[in-house]
Amino acid sequence: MAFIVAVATLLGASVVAAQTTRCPSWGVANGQGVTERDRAAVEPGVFTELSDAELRAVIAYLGRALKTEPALYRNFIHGAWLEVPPKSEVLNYLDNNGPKPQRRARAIVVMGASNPPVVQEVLVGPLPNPTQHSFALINRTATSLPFNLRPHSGADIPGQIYHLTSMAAVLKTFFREAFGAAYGDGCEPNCMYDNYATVGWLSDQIPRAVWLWFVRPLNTASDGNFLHPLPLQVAIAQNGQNPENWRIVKIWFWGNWFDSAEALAAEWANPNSKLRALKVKYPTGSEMLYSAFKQRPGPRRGERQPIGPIQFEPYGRRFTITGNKVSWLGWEMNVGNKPTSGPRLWDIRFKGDRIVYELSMQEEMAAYGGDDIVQSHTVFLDSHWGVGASVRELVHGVDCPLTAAYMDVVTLYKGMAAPVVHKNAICVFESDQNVAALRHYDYAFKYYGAVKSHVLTVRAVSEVYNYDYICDFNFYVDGTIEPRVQTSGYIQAAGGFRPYMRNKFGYPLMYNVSGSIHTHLIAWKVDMDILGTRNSINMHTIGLQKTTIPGLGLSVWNHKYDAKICEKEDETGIKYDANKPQFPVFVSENGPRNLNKWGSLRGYKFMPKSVMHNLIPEGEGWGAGLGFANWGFIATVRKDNEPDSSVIYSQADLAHAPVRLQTFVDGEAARNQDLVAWVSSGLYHIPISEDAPVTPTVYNHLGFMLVPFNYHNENAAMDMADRFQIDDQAPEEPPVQLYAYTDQPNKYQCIPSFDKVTFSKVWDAN
Ligand SMILES: [Cu+2]
Repeated sequence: MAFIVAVATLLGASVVAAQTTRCPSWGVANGQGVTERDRAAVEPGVFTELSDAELRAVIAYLGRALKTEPALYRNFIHGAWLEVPPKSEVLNYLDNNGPKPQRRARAIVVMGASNPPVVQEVLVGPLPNPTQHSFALINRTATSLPFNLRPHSGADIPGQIYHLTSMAAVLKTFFREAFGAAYGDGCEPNCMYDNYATVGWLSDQIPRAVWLWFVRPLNTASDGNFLHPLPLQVAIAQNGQNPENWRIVKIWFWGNWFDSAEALAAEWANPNSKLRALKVKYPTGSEMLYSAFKQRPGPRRGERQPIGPIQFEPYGRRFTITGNKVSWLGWEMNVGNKPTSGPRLWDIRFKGDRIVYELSMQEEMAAYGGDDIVQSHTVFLDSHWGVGASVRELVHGVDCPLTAAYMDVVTLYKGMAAPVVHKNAICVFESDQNVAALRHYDYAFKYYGAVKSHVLTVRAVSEVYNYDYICDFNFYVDGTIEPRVQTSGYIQAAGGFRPYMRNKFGYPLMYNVSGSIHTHLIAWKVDMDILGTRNSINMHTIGLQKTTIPGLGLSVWNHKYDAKICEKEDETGIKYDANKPQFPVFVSENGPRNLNKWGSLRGYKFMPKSVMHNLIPEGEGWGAGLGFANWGFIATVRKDNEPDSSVIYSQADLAHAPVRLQTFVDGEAARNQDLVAWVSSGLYHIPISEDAPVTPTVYNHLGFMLVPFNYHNENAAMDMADRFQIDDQAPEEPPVQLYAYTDQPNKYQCIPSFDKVTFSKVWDAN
């Protein structure tokens, strides 16, 4: 009865009886939006991600060509996605009726059968029936990387389990006495289990290691394993391809370090050991709920009215989706998703003009602090762990409003044998911002004017292990674009809380369990094309000057800005400094349409939203691999061999990262060039008890805005139909829509007809 609730909310229940007609509806495939099957029936555009059938063709082709087999000593495919053709070919096709570029896939192949084993990327084409492949550049010069930089995948897991099982055999008594649990075969009924945190380089002798932590036994009454860590962690050196040659190099138990399972077992066997005073206290009864979404004891707020206001579309949907192309009130964009770094949009146009060629998420970093192995030595690059491969089915009415339409996503990643179809993993919806975009009440001249603010959102939610990234691209009626990420999901908790940590690393959420201080940082690529590809950065630096009115004596500081075109890439970079506010504006210095009616350069301004600074020193140790975090904004000349500011392989060796944004910035002339902006936005997260069960989206926002800046002669929203003017001279105003909901129920009201979108309960396999 959702529609009754909606109508009642807007109108009051008394007029519900007057409703007779349903609101117009729009939809395909019975409201499920664009399914994988619908999409396969449409000729793919240059930006259309690979279909299930195309990915299967790539797997089959590479299976024959490279003799693939899922093992570390064989060649195997880690993942594959659409290789968007070179920009020059795409623009020639889109803008000049040139030939349609060949459709190809890029695949990550772990070449374990090579001598020495390496990691490579191959281009496979033409799709849908590939006949050839070639090894591709991974950065500007390399077509292969050392084996220790391989992405973590299912091929690593048997070796991990082998060593943990060997360790468990030695520590059986310790596990039983310290945790009341066992690990591996015969562990029932109190099985503890392991989670891997990350992989990394430790030394020349240990070029790759994986660190893991243990989780206490859970039963069905207690969801949320991430909040139940035991104070036990392990680092396993992963030297070479044969897991029998790997070894446990460090064990951490509640602040104590051991070089082997035998050393810990021997210490525990000593009846006078100080370790024996360390007692894990498990939650009991309703305390078990702390990591779950289950109902709490006690009254529920809003019990009698458990559903709040709901929006509906009285004239039906105002956006359309064709293939992967979304259109809405003058906006057009192509929606995609890369299994590594996540959602990506292409050829974003407003009122017919291309504004952005590529707007893509590049990296999702989380850098932790603590005094154990996992907290102290983890900087996650979540592209490695598959932000795009972890987009999940969205829940209609919760993740996206009841007016949303959905798109399926298909990914191949983490060494999966077959593509994964993520049903309804991207949603598209329009919403009322419940604030006027423009408004004024004029008491002196007796009028009111306003334009309502509506926004179109393209949303995907990525659940990367414990964390949830809600990735939005918002488009406003005035031409503004807003990429935004909100974070939720479980924090990475630390087992083995000690009181001093309250003042240093994180507060407890439960007995023995605390959160860990960390920095989130998201990096985006923005390939702006303002009135063509040749753009410059007009940097606006805000400052003050002393001004005196002649003859009046008083001297005051007043505001000014210095607008200056940046000559070189380096000048465009912004490292946030509250005492030197700067706003870069993309402009076109040449061309027939580059000035607005008032003679100003038409442009788009970059506006940061979450201003912070990555504290890990640039270029020092792991900082070398975090170049994407060095600037809040920097523009460089676009190059096909500088496609991304980060790469998944950096995870395994940040200090020797194969892609570093700082190397793109080399003093090159940046005026009248095809420019790309590399943007980062972050937040510091000190976990607290309110992070249980999960981190709230309420205040955890990251992002930026791209704002029209003298691009139009006046505000671009003034042509919207839901513009309102009320004054005494114009009785025909405002337009009927303003009162449609309340004044003439029979004529303008309708019963919302929301699509029935069901949740499949087909849980993703990985
Ligand atoms: Cu966080």
